[in-house]
Amino acid sequence: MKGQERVFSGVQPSGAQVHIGNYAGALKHFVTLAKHYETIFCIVDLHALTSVDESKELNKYIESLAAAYLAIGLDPKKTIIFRQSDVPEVCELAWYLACEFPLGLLERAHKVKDSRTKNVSINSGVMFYPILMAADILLYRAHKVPVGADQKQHLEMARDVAERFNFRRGDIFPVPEPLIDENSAVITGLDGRKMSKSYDNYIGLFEDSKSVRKKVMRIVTDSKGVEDIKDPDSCNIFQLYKHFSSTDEQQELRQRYLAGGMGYGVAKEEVFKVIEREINPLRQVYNDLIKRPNDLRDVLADGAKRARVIAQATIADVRDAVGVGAKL
Ligand code: AQP
Repeated sequence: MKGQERVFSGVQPSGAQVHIGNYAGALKHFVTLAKHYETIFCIVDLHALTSVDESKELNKYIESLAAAYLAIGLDPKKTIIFRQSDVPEVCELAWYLACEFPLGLLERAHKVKDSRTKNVSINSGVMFYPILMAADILLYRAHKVPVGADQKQHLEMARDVAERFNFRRGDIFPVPEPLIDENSAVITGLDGRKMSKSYDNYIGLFEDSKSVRKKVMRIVTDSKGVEDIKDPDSCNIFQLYKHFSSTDEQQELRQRYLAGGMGYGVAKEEVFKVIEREINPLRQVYNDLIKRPNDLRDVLADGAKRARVIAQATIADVRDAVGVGAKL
């Protein structure tokens, strides 16, 4: 273990299943981190309420995400895996943090801008999203937070609010460091925009192999012909390939891009092969787990119990620091 450093991250149960963007940008790194740090991974159902309306759907999405955490190889005996709403202290902390946080910063948050481009009506929860995210991280006094490149700005906000709070109220929180794979950009979806559960542009992590292939073949590219030399570095197909292949494999495909004579269809077949090689074994585990909702619920209940012990200790310190809840 790297000292007693703690890693925390969360994923929203905001779709029927996580997608390969969530996996390559975040989830896959969770497994490596669990070997070296104390790890806590959360299913952030309160965040998902900003976009999911149906309670039955939300419950299904939560089960699917719990199964995904286990299928990728997280061991619930070592890693705390839990549902955010099972530890209500997070809402209390979010309020204290909100009282430290300038409104102007929230208006510039990427989630708000993102929602505006999605052309959906924005509820106040969307604006409050970075505060709740900061509360998650700080409640567990996390030192490191692995996220995809799209979450960089929210992480900076969490650092900012931790520093403000510590400065005014005493040294309560470690200032969390982002763990972002700087070599990998945000993964784009079938239509070239960010791959996202709320756009219909994603490849589900555990979709069956036929459907994954069909979707990979649909990914939009530029209009270069077969004979044209192509630029791997600006190509979304090649970016995707990088997440699922070895350096040698990447070099080989890079040469084929630069030599000309290879159409995007061939590059897509290569992408499909490497995705399938990595995901197929996980898909089988997932398909088995999803049939056992009671086992999934047991894992989450046990995780919540362990998470709450940490949360209650933090919240007691925070109440003291801000001056609420003391015996009068
Ligand atoms: N396209 C992406 N490329 C790289 N990383 C990504 N992540 C999400 N999309 C990409 C990373 O996955 C983790 C979990 O994300 P999340 O579900 O908590 O929130 P999100 O970023 O808002 O994901 P979606 O799919 O776009 O959800 P919706 O549509 O509900 O808003 C995060 O670490 C994120 O960086």
